[in-house]
Amino acid sequence: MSSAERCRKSMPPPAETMALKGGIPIRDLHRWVSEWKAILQPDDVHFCDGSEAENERLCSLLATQGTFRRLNPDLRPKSFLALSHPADVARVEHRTFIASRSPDEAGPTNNWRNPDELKPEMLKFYRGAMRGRTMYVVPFSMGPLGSSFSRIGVQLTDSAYVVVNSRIMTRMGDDTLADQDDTFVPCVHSVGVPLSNGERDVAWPCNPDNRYISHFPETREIWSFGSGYGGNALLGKKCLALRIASVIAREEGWLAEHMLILSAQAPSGRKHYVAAAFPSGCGKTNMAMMIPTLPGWKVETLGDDIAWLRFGEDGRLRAINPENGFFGIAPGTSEETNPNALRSLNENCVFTNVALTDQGDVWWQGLSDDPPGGLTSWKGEPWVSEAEGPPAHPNARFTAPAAQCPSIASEWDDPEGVPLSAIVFGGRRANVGPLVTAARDWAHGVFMGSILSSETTAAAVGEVGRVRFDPFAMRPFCGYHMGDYMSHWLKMGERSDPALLPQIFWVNWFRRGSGGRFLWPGFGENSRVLRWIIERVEGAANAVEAPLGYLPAADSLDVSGLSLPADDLHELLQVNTETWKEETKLIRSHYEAFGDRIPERLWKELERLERLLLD
Ligand code: SAT
Ligand code: MN
Repeated sequence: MSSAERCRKSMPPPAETMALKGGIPIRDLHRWVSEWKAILQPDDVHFCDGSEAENERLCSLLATQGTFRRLNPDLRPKSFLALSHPADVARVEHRTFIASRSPDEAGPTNNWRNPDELKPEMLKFYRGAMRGRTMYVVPFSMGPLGSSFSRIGVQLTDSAYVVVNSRIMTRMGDDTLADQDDTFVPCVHSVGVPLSNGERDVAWPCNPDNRYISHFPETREIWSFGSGYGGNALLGKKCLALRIASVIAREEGWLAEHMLILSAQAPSGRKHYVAAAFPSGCGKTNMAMMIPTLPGWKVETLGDDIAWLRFGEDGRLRAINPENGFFGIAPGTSEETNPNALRSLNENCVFTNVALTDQGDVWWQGLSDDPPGGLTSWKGEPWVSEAEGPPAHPNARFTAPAAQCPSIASEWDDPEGVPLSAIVFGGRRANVGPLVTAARDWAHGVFMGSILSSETTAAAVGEVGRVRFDPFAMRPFCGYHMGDYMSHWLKMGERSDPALLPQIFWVNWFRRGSGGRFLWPGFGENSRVLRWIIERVEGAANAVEAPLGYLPAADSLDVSGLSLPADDLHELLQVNTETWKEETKLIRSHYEAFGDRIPERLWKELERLERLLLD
């Protein structure tokens, strides 16, 4: 039975389910699709079932259209390369909108639009936007099917590339619509390039002059137009699982976070789960798949980008990864930095904006020391030298099924989630911040999250390397007022016994010394920091109190076997009072931007830090 037929046969859901979950009842799916069909005017409508056969058909279609290039099946079976339009290579934060009733709801970190204006404005673009194209109806689940954590979405899209990627990144298929009592988050996406009769399509259709990534939190709607790339177009990811989910989470008392999830097992056999928030392009995927250099330690992967956290009946904060795959940054991924990611890419993958070798395989900066001869760049041109720019775009991505990762934890898709022992916040700061600091308590940890800052990366369009405050690494992804989000974090800490809450830490792998070199080796050596974190949770690691929190005592961070100069270690493990006095001035103005929405408790934490820095 097709999903459409199933819809027609369904029973209406109880009203309270709808009110709680929001969105549209699944029984109304067909009506919603018809309404949009009338607006978008596609030539065809295809309900995706998520099957392997359907996927193969779409990949062949994309190859025929020139969007996909089939990679050499001997080297990279069932894998494809797509090269985007050069103006459609990353998230577009300046064209990302939160359209809530009042600007106050969206807050200063979001671009607010009045929904009553934005909708008519976008409808003008949507009208007839799918002419000459097929409209795919893509049902998906964020989170394991049947888990109480999970949410259903249905995306309409005219991009087969988006369908193929969504099948890797989400649980996609008509089995997600089986529970007719459930609701779905309606997601509408068009690349914004209608085709007139007989007009030939381009390899990467997009409409860069008219991009909109719009969210309507009150009605749980997502409308995207003009981009085919990543978080702009795979609407289950940042749009649903973070921006819309953060709003739902506030109402329902849970957290939707930009976090990886890993498990760390000590030589004793004890296992702990850790979630860690870093901005895009700061190494979440590498950390999630880390191979510890410390003997006897084992790390397994549960997620690399998004975590949904809620309290279990036992009072512990439990996490699931709502995604089904990894949309990771390719450049810099290598045998040295992330062998588990490389192994995940052996087959069944989509690569976007990497370079092509003359063997029909992929290449990117860092994969080998020197670029092989005969490369074709992400711009589709022969690559001869750096003069043409890098062979792969700095935000080039791989889309890989999570289950293919050699370090994937067997419990990664447990519908109950895993109980967290620690939450880590990290940014990319060359000059500020010790390697690791433990918060005094939950509220102090929330303070640490709220003052997270980072140098911007190529994951979003704009200047790279500019320092900005990125609270909880959620600045581009929080669907409501950031000050209210901070209050919500504080309130979450009051919902359970403090002894059961995960402990909160702050890390910075990216400190630089003279000549710009990194002070800390990073990657697998981060297991040393992870070990300190776990031992701290277990009450075993020694710490010294500093203005910022607890730092590892001189002998408590295991640096055995590392050729780390004593001066560097000293630099990494201290809070430079002068630098931090300057930083607190910036934190003050960061807070002031949120007006009276910064909770009193966080102002108190800031005042305490200022006072401690004077002592
Ligand atoms: O393009 S995405 O938003 O999906 C990736 C990222 O920026 O984290
Ligand atoms: Mn991300």
